[in-house]
Amino acid sequence: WLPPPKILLENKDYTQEESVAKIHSDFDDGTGNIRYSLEGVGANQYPFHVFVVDPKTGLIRVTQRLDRERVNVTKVQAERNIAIRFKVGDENDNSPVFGAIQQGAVNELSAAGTSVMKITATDADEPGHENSQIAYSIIDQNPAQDMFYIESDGTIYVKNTLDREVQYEVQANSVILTFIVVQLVPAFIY
Ligand SMILES: [Ca+2]
Ligand SMILES: [Ca+2]
Ligand SMILES: [Ca+2]
Repeated sequence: WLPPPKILLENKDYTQEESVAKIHSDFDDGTGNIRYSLEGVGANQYPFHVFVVDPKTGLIRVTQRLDRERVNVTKVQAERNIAIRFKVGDENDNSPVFGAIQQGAVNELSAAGTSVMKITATDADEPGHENSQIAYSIIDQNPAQDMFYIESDGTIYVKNTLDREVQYEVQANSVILTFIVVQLVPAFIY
């Protein structure tokens, strides 16, 4: 049986707090006979010394603001049988970023529904959480004919079969699309 992890929020300043948790050995007789030290991610593993313990009292402090994208869950262990788990609660502090965007191409007179290309973006916040959910939309098409649409997975399709006359004037393959990825929940910018 493991006790539930203690939740700490990322970006919150706990550094001024005397402790965020305390470990205690049953063999501690209060005379300093037990020396506490920590092992685990964020303690003696990278990133180092985010969690530190007072060797005599067992009080655990954090030395910096936590970043969930660096330390998500950690189990810091003082002795073989004493472990405290911390889970860092997510904040929406990452914006979506595009992967490499390749040039899309579509044949002349392609039917509506023909897929042109797929764009992908990622968001470093907690997977499966709304903080990392993204939605794609086309905010501008140049030339301005309503020729393409984008699905929620980032795939772009032909919306209206391209007119041959338009084709003469404008190369379909050089249509410039401007994309935007929006976050569905408000973001914190630090
Ligand atoms: Ca973060
Ligand atoms: Ca985000
Ligand atoms: Ca985050």
